[in-house]
Amino acid sequence: MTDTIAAIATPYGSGGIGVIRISGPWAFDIASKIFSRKKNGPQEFTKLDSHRVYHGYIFDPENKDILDEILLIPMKGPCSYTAENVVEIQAHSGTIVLRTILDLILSQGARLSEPGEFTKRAFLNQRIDLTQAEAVADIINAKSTNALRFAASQNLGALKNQIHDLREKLIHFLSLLEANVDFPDDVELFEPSKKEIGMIDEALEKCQEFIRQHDDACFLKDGIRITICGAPNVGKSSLMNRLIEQDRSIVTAFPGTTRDPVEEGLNIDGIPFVITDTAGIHKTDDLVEIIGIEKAKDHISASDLVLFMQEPGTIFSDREFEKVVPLENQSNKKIIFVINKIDIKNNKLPELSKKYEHIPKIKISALLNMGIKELKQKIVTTSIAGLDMEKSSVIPNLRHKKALEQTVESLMAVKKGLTGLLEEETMAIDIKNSIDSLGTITGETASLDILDRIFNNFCIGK
Ligand SMILES: Nc1nc2c(ncn2[C@@H]2O[C@H](COP(=O)(O)OP(=O)(O)OP(=O)(O)O)[C@@H](O)[C@H]2O)c(=O)[nH]1
Ligand SMILES: [Mg+2]
Repeated sequence: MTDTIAAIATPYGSGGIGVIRISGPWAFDIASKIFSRKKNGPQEFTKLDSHRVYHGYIFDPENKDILDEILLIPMKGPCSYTAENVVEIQAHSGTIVLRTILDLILSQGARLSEPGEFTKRAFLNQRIDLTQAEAVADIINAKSTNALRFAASQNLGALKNQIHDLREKLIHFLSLLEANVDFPDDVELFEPSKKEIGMIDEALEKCQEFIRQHDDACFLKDGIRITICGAPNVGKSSLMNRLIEQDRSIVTAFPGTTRDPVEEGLNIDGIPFVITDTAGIHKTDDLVEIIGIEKAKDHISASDLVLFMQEPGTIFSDREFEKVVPLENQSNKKIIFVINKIDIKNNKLPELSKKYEHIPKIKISALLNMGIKELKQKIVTTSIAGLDMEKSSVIPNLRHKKALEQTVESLMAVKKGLTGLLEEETMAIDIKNSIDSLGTITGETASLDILDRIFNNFCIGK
């Protein structure tokens, strides 16, 4: 039998309402020992009916002191978050009041919950699968409306249902195959029908599509990485501050002001970005600047989108540009040329090489806030070019992607078997492996180690 856990479910600090959650077989008994519907103290235990909102008071059973006026919501399992008996107490939100109520609950026999333990119980009690549990954390950590949309869709079971269907089909295929392996004399030689062969192809295609979806759209969850780079003093830090609408990076008239990369979150049209201002790249003997330039180069190479800044009047040389964004690095990232300071040198634009004519160019004045709106729009269209946002109702995470890659590997081996190159026993092992890999996504075959890694990243009370 499981024990009863409790935790403060709302953030630390002052606020309108703070919620304490209790879950487990003794949740109702514990709550009724410290709850009174009457102001002048408890006369007897309150009998709690499920799914009702009770107004009343928390009191200390030792000295009968009233501690707070609260709302209490008992939810009998399995119709609750954890599928166990749950009581939620809505108290006033202050660190001391919530902590005191929690201590009372613990003194009545509950245990302080581990991080994510409520959601873990919902998973272990099969109310949700692992993808839905992960989506709870994604909803809490969503950095943009799009990230929230994907997480909510996953929380409703979008990924779970598709993986479940795939797995069921593979289990059916395995049953046909195993019948042949176990009773080779009773069953005719295993000859998969066109439909069954097609099913393996379909499963393969579906897994590959999910992997593509991860590669194309995972940055919508974590943020598209933008690096602002270019020569010293072109206005990189001024642009950074304009984009994030804060005075974050130091701006001076002296070249070589920025040394350490300065990173900040940014949200444009519901899409999350992580933008970094870097040291101006040029030839220098200054040791600190050299280190800053190295760090700038690392950021450029790790970014999805590079804003390469220039001033009007500079001669654009391919070599200079390729020193900042090396050729081997250009294929996996998007680039925008940003021409700054058009307020003073508007008629002398940089001379651009024909080789880089296809790269979009935006003229701005970071100082006078000119062209910033257009630049933001260009950042969005360049970043999500070719991505079908409607189609991607869920974005598999990296853990899912790895499991899908294992599934693809096993299904490829099954395909080889279907062309007569492998024994049925070997094929059965491969198909079992593919079923197991899919099971780690939904949690059916996930090891304790995987579960710990997922739930330890949750906050206490969730
Ligand atoms: N006229 C004009 N001046 C600008 C503009 N943007 C930036 N500046 C000025 O250019 C100087 C350098 O600006 P920063 O933003 O510090 O340039 P940076 O590229 O970050 O420079 P480093 O960090 O030294 O590489 C400052 O004096 C800014 O006020 C602009 O659009 N027009
Ligand atoms: Mg700077």
